[in-house]
Amino acid sequence: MKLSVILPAKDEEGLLSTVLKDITSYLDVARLTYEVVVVENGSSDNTLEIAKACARKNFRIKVECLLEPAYGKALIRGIKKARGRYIVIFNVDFWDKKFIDLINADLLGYDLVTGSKLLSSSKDNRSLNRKLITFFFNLFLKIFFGFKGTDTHGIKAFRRNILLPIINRCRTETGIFDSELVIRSQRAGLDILELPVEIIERRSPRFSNRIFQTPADLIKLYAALKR
Ligand SMILES: Nc1nc2c(ncn2[C@@H]2O[C@H](COP(=O)(O)OP(=O)(O)O)[C@@H](O)[C@H]2O)c(=O)[nH]1
Ligand SMILES: [Mg+2]
Repeated sequence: MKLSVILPAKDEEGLLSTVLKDITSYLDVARLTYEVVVVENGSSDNTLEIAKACARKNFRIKVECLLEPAYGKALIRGIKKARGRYIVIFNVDFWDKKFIDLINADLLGYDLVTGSKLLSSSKDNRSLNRKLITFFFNLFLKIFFGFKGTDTHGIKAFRRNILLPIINRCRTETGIFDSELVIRSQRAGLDILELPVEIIERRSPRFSNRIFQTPADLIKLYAALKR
């Protein structure tokens, strides 16, 4: 199999079936062998049932379910279950077909390609509050962790065999997992490309207490990267 798309999902009953249809329709046209792995955990709505119903209709859709809500844990489970040579991580409220096109172009030779909201040609249509958090969060990563890119959170495409050993070393399991993965990849000397994305929030964010969660996550990241 060429590509596994990982879709973490928590409380996404409003968008999930439409987004799965959109993504699989595009993948069918892109003519590559693929699977879409929905990893659900901690939902208080019908996300899991909807994911399972979609999987019954399309054998290329697979569903994984974990008991506790944890974004990083969900991604790790999805990546470990995935069978594709390439992995693309999308969000239910945000995906971009250019990352699927990149798979047919062998990721332009890179190991990891990330979507950045902070490049000059990116378009970030989220609220000012969200934009400021993203800006200061990434500034912090640069100053304290030596991060050389502009953004760690969100869409990613990579070669599974190259990233797996790095994922096995990751210690965080929350929303900060994305940052640990990218910083560890950078430190391991992988070839990383950032591409601009245009982000339009299709619903309000789910990490509701983000402003309180972010400092705690940064402490977890510091502890994880010190080892
Ligand atoms: N499996 C799982 N998915 C999650 C969790 N929290 C968020 N997600 C998913 O991760 C993606 C990004 O979440 P979102 O709330 O949009 O956060 P944002 O990236 O800050 O905009 C969406 O597909 C969510 O459904 C979680 O605890 N578990
Ligand atoms: Mg979002």
